[in-house]
Amino acid sequence: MNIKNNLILALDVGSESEAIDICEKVKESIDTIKIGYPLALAEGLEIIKKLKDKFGFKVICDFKVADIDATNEKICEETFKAGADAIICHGFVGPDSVQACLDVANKYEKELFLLTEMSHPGAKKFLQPAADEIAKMGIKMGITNYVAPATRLDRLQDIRNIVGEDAYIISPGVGKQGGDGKKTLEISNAIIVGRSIYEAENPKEACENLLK
Ligand code: 3DU
Repeated sequence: MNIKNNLILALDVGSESEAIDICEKVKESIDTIKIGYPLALAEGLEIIKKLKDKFGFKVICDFKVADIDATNEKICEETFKAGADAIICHGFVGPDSVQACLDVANKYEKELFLLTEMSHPGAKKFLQPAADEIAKMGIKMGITNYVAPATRLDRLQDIRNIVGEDAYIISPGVGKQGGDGKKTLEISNAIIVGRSIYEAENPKEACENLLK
């Protein structure tokens, strides 16, 4: 995926009007947004097409898909039908569940991101011990896109070492969660930033400062 300024906006706001307001303010710096449950549950999946049509953005749906294969397939179908360019799935559910997501992404000629280790402190308890194996599974399955944490650069590097330089890694955790954008981009291909932009008094300036 080609992401302008290697910066993805995590648009976790609660309404279409807030979403449009933020997008208007940052549209010069950003061409890719990540939509998760907050906005999708508030406004429905139609919000994907609305924002794509209005701003020409690429939309990554962060639905952290983590069910059995049959259900994952249905979730991915609905998401790509609604216009998503990519979907994020969890890896801890194992290869059959992930393969179902990959098959649907391939069918729509869209992209799948495999979530390895999350960025919050609680991820150390269950997910971190499994993350290297999740990344190895992804490589074995031919997955080229990964999500790995900006909050633990040593772990981000470990995951980079496993998936290799050709893999595309996007990293949440910059700003509010404590991660440093510049250092993260020495390892990752793009950073995901939410609250530091959309909660800022001046989101446009917040974006520009990040890019500096
Ligand atoms: O902390 P921020 O407000 O910059 O938002 C980070 C976004 O990335 C947010 O949508 C969150 O749900 C998502 N995310 C993580 O923060 C950590 C992960 O491991 C995966 C996704």
